[in-house]
Amino acid sequence: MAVDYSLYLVTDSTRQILGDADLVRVVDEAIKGGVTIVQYRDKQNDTRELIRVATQLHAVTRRHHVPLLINDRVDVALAVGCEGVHIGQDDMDLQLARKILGDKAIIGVTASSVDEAVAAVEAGADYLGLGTVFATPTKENTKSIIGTAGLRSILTSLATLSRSVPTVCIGGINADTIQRVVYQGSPKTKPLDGVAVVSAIVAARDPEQAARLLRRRLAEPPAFAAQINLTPSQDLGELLARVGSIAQRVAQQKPLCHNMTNLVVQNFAANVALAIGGSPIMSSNGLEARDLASLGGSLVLNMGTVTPESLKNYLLAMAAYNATGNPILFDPVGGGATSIRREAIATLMSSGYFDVIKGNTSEILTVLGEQRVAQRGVDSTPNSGFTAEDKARAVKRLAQRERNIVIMTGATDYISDGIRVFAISNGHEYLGSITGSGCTLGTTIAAFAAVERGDRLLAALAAILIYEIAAEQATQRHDVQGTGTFMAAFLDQLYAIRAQSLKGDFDWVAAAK
Ligand code: 3NM
Ligand code: MG
Repeated sequence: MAVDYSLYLVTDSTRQILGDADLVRVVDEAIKGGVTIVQYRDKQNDTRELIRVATQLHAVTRRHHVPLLINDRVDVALAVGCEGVHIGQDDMDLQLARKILGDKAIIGVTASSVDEAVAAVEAGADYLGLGTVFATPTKENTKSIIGTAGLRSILTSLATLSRSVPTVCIGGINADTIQRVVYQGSPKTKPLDGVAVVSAIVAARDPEQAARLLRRRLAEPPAFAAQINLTPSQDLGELLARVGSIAQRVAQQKPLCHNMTNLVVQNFAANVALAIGGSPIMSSNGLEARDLASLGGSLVLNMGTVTPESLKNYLLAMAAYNATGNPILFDPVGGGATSIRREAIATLMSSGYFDVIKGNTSEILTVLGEQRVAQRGVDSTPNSGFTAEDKARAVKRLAQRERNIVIMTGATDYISDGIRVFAISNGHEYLGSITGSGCTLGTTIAAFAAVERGDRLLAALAAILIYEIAAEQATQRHDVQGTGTFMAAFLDQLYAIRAQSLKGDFDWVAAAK
């Protein structure tokens, strides 16, 4: 009989999670809410008590025609005659468990790496539990936190095996994370068969409602993915023909440009936002983000100096924007420079979804986890020995891994959505000699992403072009003698392009390189 792994409940009998509730009742209600398989996991009680509770649980699960598995304890599974066991890497080995329980038993194995997963499939596991996806207080001594990127990489490897084994993921999955985990962690070639939760159901005041909510979320894409056009145009000419109208929509719709950015750049970013037609608000207070996130605009999260306080604000804002689906652009400023920044990037990347990530070569490589040379400062130091192909490959890989848009800026900018990759060679060296040109490019891209939700790569392409073509036009002016006059002329040209675009005059697009 085929087993339904879609909503997999793992129990916990500790006071911290179960509280005063009765476990048997929690399981009964959870199944009514939509749980499809149950694992009894109890690391504390004596064997007699385990068998007593497991027997009661089995009566409940049988009534609902849902399988019951026992964590680790093959003897308990045998004693109560339930459907199988779940074994970790340090538990009894699979062959021995199989010998004791027989061919009909369901035997699942925990895996946290490609090697462990492949070995378990080859040894004959009936399903795999992959994790720990996110750090969770429910299980503090986990071997490794794999994130959605690790999950995706294990599943991608499993897709190449001749035997296909169902998988669930575990660790920090709850109503807030479930959709993102499935969206980012589950590749098309080997999608997850389910998600496993402990506290999201066991610690809930109403386990039935909690299970129902998880089921509902599981059936829908996350808010940020709901509007994405899954078959966007591959044709550059066709895309360029739409660039002007996106600039026009920014000017017409005046999207909210919420920027959490460093003090040096705030003023310039607000001016750039105004010049392109956006409506800027420079708020670093995460508590305001819920209200701002509901206004239909977008957020720039420009990392700047990371303090425990600013990190808290970023996390609040990220959650707020992810919940509404309005886009967030992440600028991992100076990402490779210090360990504090590298850790902040890891925390942010595991806590939510960024629709767009924009950085220079070192920053993008840091986010990708491939930065070998420490970055010296926040300036755009060229990463020597890195070819155009390397850059194109890096943006594509990161975008594929995160299922978002990635932009690597430089003399040539590389952008990708994980499928398409474009290189843009517009701009001028003055942009590298004024403060905040990278940051305010982020402001521009985020504003464009707010009005073009279907093809976010096209939004980014349009934003980079308007920005860099305005810079080129500014340097051609006779009154521009250097970077100071350039800054003013640059704002003028952004404003001029916006005025033209409002009239439907998109001639500037022809300067795209
Ligand atoms: N096993 P929650 S993580 C039981 O990684 C368990 O193998 C894990 O709890 C693993 O859903 C975990 O409350 C706890 O985050 C998951
Ligand atoms: Mg175990």
